[in-house]
Amino acid sequence: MASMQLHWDIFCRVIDNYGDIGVCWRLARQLANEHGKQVRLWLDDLNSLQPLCPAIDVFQAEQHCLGVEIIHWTEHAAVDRVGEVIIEAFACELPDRYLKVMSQTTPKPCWINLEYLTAETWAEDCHGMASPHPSLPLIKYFFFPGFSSSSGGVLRERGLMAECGKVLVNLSRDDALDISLFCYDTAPVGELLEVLAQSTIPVRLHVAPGKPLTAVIAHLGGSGPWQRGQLSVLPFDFLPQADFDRLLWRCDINFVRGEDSFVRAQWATHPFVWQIYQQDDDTHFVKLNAFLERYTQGLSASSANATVNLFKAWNSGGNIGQAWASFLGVKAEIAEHNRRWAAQLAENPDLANALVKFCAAKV
Ligand code: TRH
Repeated sequence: MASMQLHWDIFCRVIDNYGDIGVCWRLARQLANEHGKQVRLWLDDLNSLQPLCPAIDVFQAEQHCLGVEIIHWTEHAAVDRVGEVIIEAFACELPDRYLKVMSQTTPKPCWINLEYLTAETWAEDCHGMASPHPSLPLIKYFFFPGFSSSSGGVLRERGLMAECGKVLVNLSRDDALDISLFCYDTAPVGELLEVLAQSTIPVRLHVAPGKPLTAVIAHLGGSGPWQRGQLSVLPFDFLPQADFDRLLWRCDINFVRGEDSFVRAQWATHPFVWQIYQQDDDTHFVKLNAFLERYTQGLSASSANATVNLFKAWNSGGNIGQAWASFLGVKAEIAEHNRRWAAQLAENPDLANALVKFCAAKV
C-alpha cells in the first residue's frame, strides 16, 4: 500500500526564524532518502532555507537538492499535479488552485496538517483526527508530533543515534565547559554572561548569529570574540543544519529554542536549556510546563528542581545565578537522565515513519 503513495508534496510557509523550514527540510529529506518518496517541497521563502542548506539557489523557481525537489511557492506557481500525500505544515493553508485539483483527483490524496510539537496531553487526543473540508470532498487529518507513543513522534533519521554516539565516544575533552547559545532576544543573556564570567573553570560560549549574538553584543559591546575572566565568548557563523547538529553533540550544555533545535538537543543527550517560542497570552508557559512534567520524570527531586528553575528563569526572567549554580551541580545526573530520555523517545516511531504508516492506512 505504502509504495502507492510515491508522490509527496510538503507545503511550508515561513512565519519567522528557521523552525518552520528546519522541520520541513528534515522531513522532506528523510521521506526521500529513507522511504524512497518523490518529495516536492513548496516553500514560500527560499532565503530561509539557504543558510541551512547553502547548496540551494535562491533565484531558482524549481531545483533539486539532496533528493528533494524544491519549488518556490509563489502566488502564481503552476499546479501540474498533486501528490498522493500532501503535508500542510503548521496550518499554512494550501493554495485554492491546488485544493481544487486535489478535490478532482481520484483516489483522493491523503491530506495532513502537520502541527507544532507539544507535550500537552490534549494533542495526543487530537492526533490523527479527521476534519472534512466544508465544501470540497476532501478530508484533512491532524498529525501531532509529540513525546509519547500516542503522538506522531519527533524527527529522527535512521542511524542518528549511532552517529551521535560515535562522536560522543571520540570527543577529546579538556577541563573547559563548551556551551552553545541559540535563543531569542528576550532571554536574559546579559545575566547569563555575568554568571559565566564568574566561572572558576574555563567556559567557551559558542554564540549563534542573529538574535543570540545581538543580545550578546548589546551586553558586551564591540563585535567579539570576547574574554571575561575564564569565559570566552565565541560567535559562530550560521552552520548548515547537519553541522549545527554536530555542534550540539560536541557541547557540554546546549541552550536551544523553538522546536527543531529543541529536539536536536534531546538527541544530543547533553544537558540543555530550552527557550520556548513565545505566544500571545503566555500560552507557551502551559506548553513549557507540559514538557517539563514529562521530561523530569525519573530525575531526583533536586535535579528536577534545578531543571525546572533554570528553564523558568531562562524563559521568564528570574535568578539565573542561583538556578545556573544548582543546574551545574547536578549536570552529571541530568546527562545520565538525558541518555535514558533519548533512548525512551527512540522507542517511539520517528515522525517520518509514523507519517508514512498513518497515510498508508488512509488509502
Ligand atoms: O528558529 P526558531 O526559533 O524557529 C521557530 C520559528 O520561530 C517558528 O515560527 C516557530 O513556530 C517555531 O520555532 C516553534 O527555532 P528552531 O525551531 O530551533 O529552528 C532553528 C533551525 O535552524 C533548526 O533547524 C536548526 C537550524 N540552525 C542551523 O541549521 N544552523 C545554525 O547555525 C543555527 C543557529 C540553527
